Amino acid sequence: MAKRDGMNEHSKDQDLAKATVAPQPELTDNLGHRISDDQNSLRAGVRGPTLLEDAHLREKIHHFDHERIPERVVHARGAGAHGYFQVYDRTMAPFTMANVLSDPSLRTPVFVRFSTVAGSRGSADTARDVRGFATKFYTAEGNWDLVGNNIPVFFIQDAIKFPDLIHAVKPEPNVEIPQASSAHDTFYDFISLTPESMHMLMWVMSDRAIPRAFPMMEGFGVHTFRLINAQGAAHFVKFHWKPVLGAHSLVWDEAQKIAGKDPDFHRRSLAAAIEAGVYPEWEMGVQIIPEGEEAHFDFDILDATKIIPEDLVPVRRIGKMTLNRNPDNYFAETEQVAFMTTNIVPGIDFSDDPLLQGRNFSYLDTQLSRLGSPNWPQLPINRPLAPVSNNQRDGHMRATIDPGRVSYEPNSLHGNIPNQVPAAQGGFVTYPERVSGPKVRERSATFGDHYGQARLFWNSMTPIEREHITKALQFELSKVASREVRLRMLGHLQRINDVLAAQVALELGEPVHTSHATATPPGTADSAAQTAVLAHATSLATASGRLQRATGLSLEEGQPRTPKARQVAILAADGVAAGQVGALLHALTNAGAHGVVVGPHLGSLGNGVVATMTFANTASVLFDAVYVPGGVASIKSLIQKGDARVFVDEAYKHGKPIAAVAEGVELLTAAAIGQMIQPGGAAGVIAPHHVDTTNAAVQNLSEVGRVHSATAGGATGGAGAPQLAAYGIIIGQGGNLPSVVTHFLAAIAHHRFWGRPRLDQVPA
Ligand code: HDE
Repeated sequence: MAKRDGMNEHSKDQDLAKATVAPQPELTDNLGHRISDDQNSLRAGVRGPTLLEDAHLREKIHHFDHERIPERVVHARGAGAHGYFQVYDRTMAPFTMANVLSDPSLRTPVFVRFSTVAGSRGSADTARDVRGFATKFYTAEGNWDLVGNNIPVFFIQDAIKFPDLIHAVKPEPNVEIPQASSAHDTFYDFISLTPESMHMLMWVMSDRAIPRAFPMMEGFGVHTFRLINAQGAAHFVKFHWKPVLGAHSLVWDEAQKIAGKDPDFHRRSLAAAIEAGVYPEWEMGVQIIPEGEEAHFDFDILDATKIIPEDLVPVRRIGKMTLNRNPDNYFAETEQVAFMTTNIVPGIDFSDDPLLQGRNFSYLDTQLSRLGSPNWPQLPINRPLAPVSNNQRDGHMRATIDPGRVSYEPNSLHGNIPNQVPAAQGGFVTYPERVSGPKVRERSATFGDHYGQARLFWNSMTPIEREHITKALQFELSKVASREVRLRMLGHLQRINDVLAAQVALELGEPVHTSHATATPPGTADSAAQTAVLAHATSLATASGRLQRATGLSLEEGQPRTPKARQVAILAADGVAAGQVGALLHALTNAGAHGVVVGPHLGSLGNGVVATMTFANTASVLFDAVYVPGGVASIKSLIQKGDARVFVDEAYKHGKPIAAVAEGVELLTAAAIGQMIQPGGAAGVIAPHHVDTTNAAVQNLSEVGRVHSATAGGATGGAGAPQLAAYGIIIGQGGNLPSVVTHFLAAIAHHRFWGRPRLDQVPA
């Protein structure tokens, strides 16, 4: 196939630069007239009426009045970034003729937009929701859009159900409540009548739906697509994005609080990471299925409510995407970017997934309604790097000037150009799939199992993840006013797992139908009893390739763990021990993490320590870990501050690493968690003579299995190193500071310490 050359990772940046206009010294109107007064409209007399003649006033307000375009019907809230994608080698060449996927010399520019689905443009980033993960590749063969999500399945099997699903989840139309939340009657009314949604519902109730950050989410193309090689042979393919930082999540209490403290949490951290040079990266993965082999599965690969477990078809990692530039203008780029599932290039094609087929209609349609003109592909962010030439003309806001009198084909007056491009020279040719059948409105029987993979997902979760799913369902269904709907949902949960259903029923005050043990729901906190009960609740899975458990679904197993990109709060006041602050900041910077001194006021806290945030303008929930350095005066003042005590209490409750040095320990003991971490307390992590943090058990902190075995069943009581490791609370003297820092970094890499005792007693 003929290849178009001369493009590189910077090509799209250069293209966008042509449309980027920096402010100039002289103020003008939109037609270049220089403006002498932009403060006062033209009046008849200083106190008289404004004159219609004031063209500048009218132009300025006219433009302002029309500054908005309709927000996206779904995925309205989003954030974007530029970057590039490059494959590692030529291993994909036998499967696809798409150069973007098979030529390692190419760095294809990309623009990625992440989003929530249900909320409107001004809603909070941390709502419980699926995240959109849409990537536009500006390839030499034209744009390829992979318009995916951070969850690999969808609620419905057929596009015709999409308006119903979205009407049900959006705010209820009589009162426009609730914003960006599925926890209401209409959503569960629809879901409870739509069994095919049960698998996706389990994902949305899991921690996947409250990601820690966009660069800590997986991405999925969701549908099965086709790859076509140079000989015209096809393979089925599923696309994956695997974050180099690993996939990690918030906890629900935290997500809700962040929605108030910093509703821009995700977009802010994406922009800040890129600004700081901590570039988000994902490896692209593919699952390839030869045509014909799809029939071997006990589910249908055209059914978007099913995954293909990685145990059955491994994910091959074929390349990497790096996001390295923030947009210059949110509206021009992130808001106006227009993704379409129909944007594919030779070497990639569709499957007959009925959801994908419907999407192929929808995305073109929606661009017209949002961007207002069929010329939207000429907008800088949307225009391809590949040359464009055709006989389409005119329309609102046409930007190109098409010379000549010929705008039709065939023609002889202009040599019949632009001319069709044969496949051998790169023209797109649809894969000649053989299709026959009666015209019917009927679902294939192979799409019929709606619970098997919901059970597979449930089985594949660790005990703590099961508890989080249970809590999410307790929360959501407790907000549903209709008892009929709640009971219908319990019926579905019963079919997924009866202990899960029983735990949710308890919270809803309904009778429990299970012969298994149950545990009293502990409110918002994790509870050892509930986790233990759920740990043994496994179901028989169907439509799962005969697996009872699948790899890659749990966020607690097999994810990369690193301190990189983590945010650490350093709690300090005037008189803080500066050396203890400096040592940690230095170690964090070296690890790619970020430390922030939080003080009672901004500015100097003495000895060169500078507070850049205050207890009033930030909160524990916005950080991944908390460090309390010593300093007699500093700790004395922090102990007096309720905000400082709540800071550590919340960090404890949310399973975050906490380190305290010397007098810093006193802040922990003065907080509500003090009763738990002191000798004889439930966690008992503060040993009488302070724990030896050089202990080998502590050094193995980042070994997930070990930490879990130490916490299994919610181990309580007793001081000593294993508990210290399990609970992620690092205590030290000024003398063993390097060791505290090392273990704290290991704890930060581990991220969360589940199983801390008596969380329900922490009043945070
Ligand atoms: Fe979308 N979807 N969708 N969707 N979708 C839109 O297109 C639609 C579906 C996804 O950052 C809209 O430009 C239908 C699945 C993302 O700009 C609209 C169906 C998946 C984005 C639309 C689906 C997605 C959208 C709204 C059922 C995951 C945001 C504005 C057949 C694989 C892209 C727009 C961005 C956006 C329709 C289902 C992902 C209305 C009809 C499944 C990431 O066209």
